[in-house]
Order: sequence, then structure tokens, then C-alpha cells
Amino acid sequence: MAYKRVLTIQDISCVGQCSLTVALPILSASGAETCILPSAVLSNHTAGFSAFTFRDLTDDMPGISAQWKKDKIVFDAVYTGYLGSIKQIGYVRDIFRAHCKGLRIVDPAMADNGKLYVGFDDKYAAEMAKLCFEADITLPNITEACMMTGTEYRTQYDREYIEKLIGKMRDKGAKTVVLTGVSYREGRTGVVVNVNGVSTYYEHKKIAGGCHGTGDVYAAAFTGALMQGFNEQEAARIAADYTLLCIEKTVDDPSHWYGVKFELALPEYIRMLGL
Ligand code: PXL
Repeated sequence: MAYKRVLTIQDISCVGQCSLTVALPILSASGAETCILPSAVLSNHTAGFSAFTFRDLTDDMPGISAQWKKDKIVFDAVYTGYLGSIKQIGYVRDIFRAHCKGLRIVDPAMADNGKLYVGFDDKYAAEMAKLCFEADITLPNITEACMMTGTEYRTQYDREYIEKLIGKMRDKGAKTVVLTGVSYREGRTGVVVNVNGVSTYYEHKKIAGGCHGTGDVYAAAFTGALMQGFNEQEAARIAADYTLLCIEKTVDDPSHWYGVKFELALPEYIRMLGL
């Protein structure tokens, strides 16, 4: 079995089942050594609680990287999620250069349902777009892809709209694009994986309602599957099947509105990876 070392850079939301509290256990379950660089510490995520505390860790990043350089620490992949500031995006670039000997995977983690998350503005979105275009793999949802390309966000669309969206991302330099939450018909949703300009679509059941944090679950499960040697299309399918299971284990509990019970489906994820 491959033993890969991955670094993930995203916030710690102490409560709320997103970002690092999701990525670390999922990546560890995939069999990868998982190193972390917290971008910020929040009391909880920014979507739905009464308020949140936020400690920005941007200024800690150069010192951490400088120390790693002394010990020649490098990673097989660096995967980024929610970042705290524009300055941090610059430091992530430096970390890619200094510490990544393999894949640079960027989940923009900045918007959904046509809107930026609380705390982000257009300047942040533009800078995050640049980071996505520089990465080897980026995993936007449709909202994020629209923001990155100046495209009108739609809830009703066809294959032509989606292909144009991905085409615009590629024109701006994007390499592999994994576009999540693409639904062409009632009751179904899926993911479009575009590698070298060729798209494949994996469609699965859509569960009404939608849960918070599923983008983070998806990106972590996708990265873990890649680390196990699955190709992009296979990793996209495994991550979709796992995320769907997480949602199924959550939706019948209305008190669990802030995230998904991803822990309950980890045994299935491990089985999907053949471990
Ligand atoms: O799931 C993305 C995410 C990550 N981290 C924080 C968030 C969100 C989405 O709202 O608020 C702090």
C-alpha cells in the first residue's frame, strides 16, 4: 500500500464538522500521513451559528514554513481549503513552491448557492481564483466557478452552460477541474471531472435539503483516494459515493443542521479504497 504524506491547509472550526476537523480524520482514514497547517481558529463555522470568534493565523505561516525548510520537509500533495485572508493566499503559493513535490489541490471554499461566505469580498474571490488557476487540481462548486470566470450564476442550466464554464476556467489556466453539485435532472446530481480538456460526468442520487460542510468532506475524500493511487475520475466517484452516504446518515436528524455525520461512514470509505 502506498504511504503518502499530505499537507492540508485550512481553518480549525472548533465546532461544526468542516475544514480541518473533517479533512484530518478523512485523510488519515485514507491511509495517508496527514500534516496540517491551520489557517485560523474559529469557535464554529460562519454559516448558521449566532456568531463566531476568529483568530487569524496568517502571521504564523512564514515561520512554520521557515522551520520546515531547515528540516527539508516536503509533501506528496498539498491540499488547501478555507483560507483566512488574501495575504494567506500568497503564503500558500510560497508553501506550494517550497514544500510540494507533487499535486497542488485547491478547493476555493469561498461561496455556495450564488453567494460568498460571510467575511469574504470580491477582492478575496479574485485572489482565490488565481490560486485555483495555478493549481494542478481545483474543486469548485458552480457558484465558485461562476465567480472565478465572471459568469452569471444559474440554478437551471444545461450541459452547454457547464462545458462553457469549465472552458472559461481552462482559458484562465485551470488544469484539472472537478466541478461539484452539477444536476441535469430532478432528483439527481453529480460531478464533472475535466482532465486535459475532456469531461466525464458521474451522476448519483440527490438528497433534498443539502447539508453544510459536504464540500470539505468531498475534497478530503477525493484527495485521500488520489493518494491511494486512484485516478481523478475514480477518486471523484469514490468521494461522491462517500459524501452521499454521509448525507444519508444525517438528513433524518434535524438537530444536526451544522454538518454531516461523516464519521459513521468512514468504514465504508475505507472499504471503497480497498484498504
Ligand atoms: O465548509 C466551508 C467552511 C470552512 N470553514 C469555515 C466556514 C465554512 C463555510 O461556511 O465558515 C470557517
